[in-house]
Amino acid sequence: MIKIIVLIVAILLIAFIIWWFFGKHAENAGTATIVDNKQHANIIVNGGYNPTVLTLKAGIPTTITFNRKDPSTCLEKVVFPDFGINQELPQNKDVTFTIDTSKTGEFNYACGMNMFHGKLIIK
Ligand SMILES: [Cu+2]
Repeated sequence: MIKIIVLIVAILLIAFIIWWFFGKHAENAGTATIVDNKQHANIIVNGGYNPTVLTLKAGIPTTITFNRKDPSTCLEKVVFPDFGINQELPQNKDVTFTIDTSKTGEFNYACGMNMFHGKLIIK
Protein backbone atom coordinates (compact mmCIF):
# COMPACT_ATOMS: atom_id res chain seq x y z
CA MET A 1 0.00 0.00 0.00
CA ILE A 2 2.75 2.47 0.97
CA LYS A 3 4.65 1.52 -2.17
CA ILE A 4 1.65 2.47 -4.30
CA ILE A 5 1.30 5.82 -2.53
CA VAL A 6 5.01 6.54 -2.99
CA LEU A 7 4.69 5.60 -6.66
CA ILE A 8 1.69 7.90 -7.15
CA VAL A 9 3.46 10.77 -5.40
CA ALA A 10 6.55 10.19 -7.54
CA ILE A 11 4.48 10.20 -10.74
CA LEU A 12 2.68 13.39 -9.68
CA LEU A 13 6.01 15.02 -8.87
CA ILE A 14 7.44 14.09 -12.28
CA ALA A 15 4.28 15.36 -13.98
CA PHE A 16 4.57 18.60 -12.05
CA ILE A 17 8.22 19.05 -13.02
CA ILE A 18 7.42 18.43 -16.70
CA TRP A 19 4.49 20.87 -16.54
CA TRP A 20 6.74 23.44 -14.83
CA PHE A 21 9.38 23.25 -17.52
CA PHE A 22 6.85 23.35 -20.36
CA GLY A 23 5.18 26.28 -18.65
CA LYS A 24 8.50 28.12 -18.61
CA HIS A 25 9.08 27.48 -22.27
CA ALA A 26 5.61 28.43 -23.42
CA GLU A 27 6.45 32.11 -23.66
CA ASN A 28 3.72 34.52 -24.61
CA ALA A 29 4.34 36.11 -27.95
CA GLY A 30 3.26 39.39 -29.44
CA THR A 31 3.69 41.53 -32.50
CA ALA A 32 3.93 45.26 -33.02
CA THR A 33 1.40 47.43 -34.82
CA ILE A 34 2.54 49.26 -37.92
CA VAL A 35 0.93 52.60 -38.79
CA ASP A 36 2.31 54.93 -41.49
CA ASN A 37 5.54 52.93 -41.71
CA LYS A 38 6.09 53.32 -37.98
CA GLN A 39 6.15 50.31 -35.75
CA HIS A 40 5.11 50.38 -32.14
CA ALA A 41 4.63 47.86 -29.36
CA ASN A 42 3.77 47.98 -25.68
CA ILE A 43 5.34 45.75 -23.09
CA ILE A 44 3.82 45.46 -19.65
CA VAL A 45 6.29 44.59 -16.92
CA ASN A 46 4.54 42.58 -14.27
CA GLY A 47 6.20 39.45 -12.91
CA GLY A 48 8.13 39.36 -16.18
CA TYR A 49 7.71 40.90 -19.60
CA ASN A 50 4.41 40.68 -21.44
CA PRO A 51 4.69 39.85 -24.27
CA THR A 52 7.87 37.96 -23.51
CA VAL A 53 8.70 37.42 -27.17
CA LEU A 54 8.03 40.37 -29.43
CA THR A 55 8.34 40.02 -33.17
CA LEU A 56 9.25 43.14 -35.14
CA LYS A 57 9.50 43.76 -38.86
CA ALA A 58 12.99 44.69 -39.97
CA GLY A 59 13.76 48.06 -41.48
CA ILE A 60 10.83 50.00 -40.01
CA PRO A 61 11.40 52.80 -37.46
CA THR A 62 10.38 51.19 -34.20
CA THR A 63 9.50 52.28 -30.71
CA ILE A 64 8.65 50.11 -27.75
CA THR A 65 6.93 51.44 -24.67
CA PHE A 66 7.55 49.70 -21.38
CA ASN A 67 5.25 50.20 -18.44
CA ARG A 68 6.25 48.61 -15.16
CA LYS A 69 3.30 47.64 -12.96
CA ASP A 70 5.39 45.36 -10.78
CA PRO A 71 6.48 47.02 -7.51
CA SER A 72 9.51 44.74 -7.23
CA THR A 73 12.90 46.47 -7.50
CA CYS A 74 14.08 43.45 -9.45
CA LEU A 75 12.33 44.72 -12.56
CA GLU A 76 13.12 48.42 -12.14
CA LYS A 77 15.78 48.33 -14.83
CA VAL A 78 15.69 46.89 -18.31
CA VAL A 79 18.88 46.04 -20.17
CA PHE A 80 19.19 45.50 -23.92
CA PRO A 81 22.84 44.56 -24.38
CA ASP A 82 22.57 44.60 -28.20
CA PHE A 83 21.10 48.08 -28.32
CA GLY A 84 23.14 49.76 -25.60
CA ILE A 85 20.04 50.31 -23.48
CA ASN A 86 20.23 50.21 -19.70
CA GLN A 87 17.23 52.09 -18.51
CA GLU A 88 15.37 52.72 -15.30
CA LEU A 89 11.62 51.90 -15.47
CA PRO A 90 9.70 54.03 -12.96
CA GLN A 91 6.58 52.24 -11.75
CA ASN A 92 3.38 52.94 -13.72
CA LYS A 93 5.14 55.25 -16.15
CA ASP A 94 5.58 54.79 -19.87
CA VAL A 95 9.20 54.58 -20.96
CA THR A 96 9.68 54.51 -24.71
CA PHE A 97 12.74 53.19 -26.50
CA THR A 98 13.71 53.53 -30.11
CA ILE A 99 14.85 50.19 -31.47
CA ASP A 100 17.16 49.88 -34.45
CA THR A 101 15.55 47.26 -36.69
CA SER A 102 18.15 47.44 -39.45
CA LYS A 103 19.66 44.13 -38.31
CA THR A 104 17.61 40.96 -38.21
CA GLY A 105 17.98 38.35 -35.54
CA GLU A 106 16.98 37.48 -32.02
CA PHE A 107 17.89 39.91 -29.29
CA ASN A 108 17.50 39.04 -25.64
CA TYR A 109 16.96 41.55 -22.93
CA ALA A 110 16.65 41.23 -19.19
CA CYS A 111 16.12 42.99 -15.91
CA GLY A 112 19.12 44.59 -14.22
CA MET A 113 19.97 41.33 -12.43
CA ASN A 114 19.47 39.15 -15.47
CA MET A 115 16.66 37.23 -13.75
CA PHE A 116 13.69 38.04 -15.98
CA HIS A 117 14.15 37.69 -19.69
CA GLY A 118 12.45 38.90 -22.81
CA LYS A 119 13.26 38.64 -26.46
CA LEU A 120 12.92 40.72 -29.60
CA ILE A 121 12.79 38.89 -32.90
CA ILE A 122 13.52 41.17 -35.82
CA LYS A 123 12.82 39.66 -39.22
CU1 LIG B 1 15.95 41.37 -11.56
